[in-house]
Amino acid sequence: MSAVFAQTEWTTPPDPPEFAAQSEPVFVSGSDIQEYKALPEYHEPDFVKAFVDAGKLPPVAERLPKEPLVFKTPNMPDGMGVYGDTMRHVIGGRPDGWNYIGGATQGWGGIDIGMYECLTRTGPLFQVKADELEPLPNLAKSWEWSEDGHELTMHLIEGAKWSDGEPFGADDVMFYWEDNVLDTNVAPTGGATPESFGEGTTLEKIDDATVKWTFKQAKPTQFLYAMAYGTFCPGPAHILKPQHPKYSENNYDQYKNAFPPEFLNFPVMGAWVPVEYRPDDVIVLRRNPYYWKVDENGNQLPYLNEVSYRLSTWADRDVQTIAGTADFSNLEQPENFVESLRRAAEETAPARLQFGARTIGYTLYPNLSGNGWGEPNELSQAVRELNRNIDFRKAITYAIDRKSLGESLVKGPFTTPYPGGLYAGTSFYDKDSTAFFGYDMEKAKEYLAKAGLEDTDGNGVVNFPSGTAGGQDVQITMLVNADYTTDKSLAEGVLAQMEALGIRVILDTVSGNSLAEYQQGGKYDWAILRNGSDLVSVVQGTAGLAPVGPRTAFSHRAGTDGTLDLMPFEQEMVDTVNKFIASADNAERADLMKTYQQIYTQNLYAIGLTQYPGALLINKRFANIPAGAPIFQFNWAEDNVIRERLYVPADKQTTNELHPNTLPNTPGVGNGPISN
Ligand code: BQZ
Repeated sequence: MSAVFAQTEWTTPPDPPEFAAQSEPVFVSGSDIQEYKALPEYHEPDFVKAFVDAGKLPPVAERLPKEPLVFKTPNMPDGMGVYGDTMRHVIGGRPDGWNYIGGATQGWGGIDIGMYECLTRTGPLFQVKADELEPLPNLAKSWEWSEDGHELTMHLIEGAKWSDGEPFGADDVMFYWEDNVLDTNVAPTGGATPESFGEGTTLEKIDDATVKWTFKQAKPTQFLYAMAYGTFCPGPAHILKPQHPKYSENNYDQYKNAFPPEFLNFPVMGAWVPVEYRPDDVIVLRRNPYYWKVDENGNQLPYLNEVSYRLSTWADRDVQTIAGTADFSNLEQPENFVESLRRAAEETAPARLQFGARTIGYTLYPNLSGNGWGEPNELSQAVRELNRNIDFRKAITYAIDRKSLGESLVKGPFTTPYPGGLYAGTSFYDKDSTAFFGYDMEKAKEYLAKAGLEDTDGNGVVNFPSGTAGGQDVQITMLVNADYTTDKSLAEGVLAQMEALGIRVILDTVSGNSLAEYQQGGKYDWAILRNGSDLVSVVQGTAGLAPVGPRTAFSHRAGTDGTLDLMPFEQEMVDTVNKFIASADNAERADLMKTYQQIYTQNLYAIGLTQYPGALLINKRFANIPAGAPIFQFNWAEDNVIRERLYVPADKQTTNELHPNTLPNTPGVGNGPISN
């Protein structure tokens, strides 16, 4: 790969303005956080004990697995907690069902994270020492590699139950793998594809509590991250399998939508179970009486009896948390930064605000498929060809004034120009490997001409050459998430800057649940996206870093013939990412990511816009919030803070529970919670 500085086209990125994270994690070993062991005795909230005494529930010891997961007290910032109270969330999403592995979404904002547990866990890894970084055990409580490293035997928690009392085991894991991941008619919500776990990988059941992976690569520890949230969180086979097209008359859409939001008490392995849903109003979840985690005194978790989700907007989440009518927010939209900081600084402020590192970033993704992904019409196909032309991508990037885009969101030391690729300030980032094309409209117009585009009809918008799309104006449809002010502000900014260049951009502003279909279906020429964890952590969502499979990368998926028409630099990115996945050598992995960054940013695989920090907003009555918890790194804060061990000291508890002293009922449409 050519040296970075021989040329004059790019420089290294400008250094981000000083912005110290407001609290640093206390770095520990993974084994300092939790372990699995049987305890001499177990306890539960008094109101749950009353259900047992009334014969409506088996004793707590029978509801727990042989060896529950035990959270270690020294890692709990405020020690062991007490039962009671609720956490009130506000979200901008809307649920379309509970069948997460079948492709339904629950509205985001931590609903799925609180309901579905996965084989491993990575959210809390922000506090784990870098040289000891490895996913935490979760539903898989331990594992061992074969001598040659091609086989990984995983031991599941034994004797655990779903929230309806049915046994959890290898059959749930195998149903997810065989009939949801390997069955490409299903698009699991977490985005898992067979390639997420390596080409040719197999998984088999050994016994009810043991499964065995077989990999082509030797000891690909990387895949342990893909076994965490969102890509390996098995669903309740006992209730889902009968609805799957392989075992019923249903088609795949009927399977995805087999459990609408009105179907309550859907069985989960998570800490809370949905017991009430009022459209466009609220979702309420009550504690799972079979939850398989405890503290060192054997108190069954969670400490919080309830979590609720007000169905509103993402911006309202910040406003309500700052006002104290909600309890939790990821302050991720810069438009709300200044007001939130001002209010949170007041003595009487109900919520505390804690900024983290710059892990929120936005990118403009040109759709790079030239062979039919998203069934483009003639104009869109012509735009795809342009997107695949480096001169055109250079014209676009030179015309983007990232500094003014950032400042249009919020003034001050928050945003920094983001060239694309891995984020400044993250562990695999290397400044000298990062090409930055600074704003230069003159150069932009030069490259536009070099791409063969001229304004032949003099209306201020360049035209395709005659013979291409009828020589019409270059008009680009840009997909934008309607649920976030930030996404829309950035889109408006890009539209104006492209107009100055002579490119007409049409915004296609789409809301949450249908947005995913447009994104995954390739139904866009360009898309503005808030990036996932892959570009922050590299180890989480690694398969998304390049089109290593037909459905892994965001902006280039297989065309109508099922193949990927990769450009040479994309093939180099794929090879580099696959080498990274197969390597267990830290120095080699760091070098591979330098190469990845060079290829990505020099070839403008996608066009970065802005990067900024987010802040955790939490009501001050909650205890056990880990220091330095980022709103986003390996996962969102709803996972990072380990909500199942958050608690409210007795003297601060409120009467905000919507269904006090109730537990989940039997699964079914309209079945509200039950009281004793
Ligand atoms: C956090 C997160 C928890 C999804 C979602 C939402 C979906 C995307 C993304 C974030 C929301 C909140 O993000 O913005 O702060 O609570 O839920 O899951 O944007 O539309 O598909 O990837 O995580």
